[in-house]
Amino acid sequence: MTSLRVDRLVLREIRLPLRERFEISSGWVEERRILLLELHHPDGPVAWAECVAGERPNYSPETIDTAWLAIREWLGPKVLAHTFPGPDALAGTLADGIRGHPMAKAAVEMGFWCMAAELEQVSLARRLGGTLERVPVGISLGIQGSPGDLATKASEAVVQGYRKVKLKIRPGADHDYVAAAREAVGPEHGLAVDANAAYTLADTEELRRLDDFHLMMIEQPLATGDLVRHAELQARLQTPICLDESIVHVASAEDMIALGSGRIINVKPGRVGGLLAARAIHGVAEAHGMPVWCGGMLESGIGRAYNVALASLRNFTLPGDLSPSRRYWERDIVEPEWTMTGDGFVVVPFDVPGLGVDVNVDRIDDLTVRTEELAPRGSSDSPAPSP
Ligand code: OSB
Ligand code: MG
Repeated sequence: MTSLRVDRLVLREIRLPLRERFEISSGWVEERRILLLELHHPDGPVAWAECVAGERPNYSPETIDTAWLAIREWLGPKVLAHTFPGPDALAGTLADGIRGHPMAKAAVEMGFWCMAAELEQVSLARRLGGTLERVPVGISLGIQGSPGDLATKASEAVVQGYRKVKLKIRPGADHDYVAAAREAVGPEHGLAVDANAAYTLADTEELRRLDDFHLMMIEQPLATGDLVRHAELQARLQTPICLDESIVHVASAEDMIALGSGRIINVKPGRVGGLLAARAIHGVAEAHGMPVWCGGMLESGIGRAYNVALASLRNFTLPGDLSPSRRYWERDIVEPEWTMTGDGFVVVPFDVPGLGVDVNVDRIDDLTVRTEELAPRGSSDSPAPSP
């Protein structure tokens, strides 16, 4: 077997306009600035990966620019021209002496998983141990101008087949919006809300009023570090709490379970430093009978491929934020684009090696606004930015 090794790492920034503005409690985005990584094996194979960090630090402290710096200065040099026994060895190497920067680490680590799958000519989903052939899909709707606008979007989503409709909320744009959406989707349809950490325990009564709408979950109502406070809140709510931002590694998932800080986990590989940790969190949750689902970060089709592969693990039973390419982009950067069946599933491409989709390099070239190539230290001068 060819050894797992990368001798050239190319960072690229592309700009991809969203078809519609996406607003959450802490900010909004109209055009994604996306960091892509190209990992080159000495024998020719290339793996593509995506860093999910946003342009501004409103979801977590990382941004595309901090990730670029971390990969160029610390993470790239640690892995380049180094032979790994397998992709599960990457996370430990990247953690050694480098704190934080989980999204930057995840991009590198995930690229090695894809490279391993390519070298072994198996799909990433199979390489990870996935078994689900199709995964249920939910839509995440940004905060809209009015409850009526949200109701329209929510009913459209139901017609399209989405199995869960998630609404972004914030103080002042919650109860009336949720009421309008519940009315629009009907009493039985899966409905959820995501506050992106916009509330405090002082809002408990306001949040308790949402119990009337029989939501599948309320995602991340309180701040990232608030595991104890989430436990207090969960004890006072009927609606299950799902944690997103708070779950940053396996230990926070264990702590959440021990404390009763919630009943569901949103797993995002970028948030936890990569696929190894994401899979381990999935396993901890499964051992405690807790369902998980795969979250999204408005990824391009490359990042989405990793999420779909992860979501094929057997405890990903709840609908994931795995919307088809058309929901986000006029045109994606992979072929075929990601699609959803009429009954709301994404089909896992088990029979295609690697990502399961082809990367459209010509289109990426057209969209690229910045490139930097990292070669092993010593083999050339310091990394040289291209024009
Ligand atoms: O909290 O899940 C979130 C997008 C950006 C930042 C945070 C979140 C989201 C989403 C989008 O909800 C989900 C998607 O990719 O469709
Ligand atoms: Mg969330």
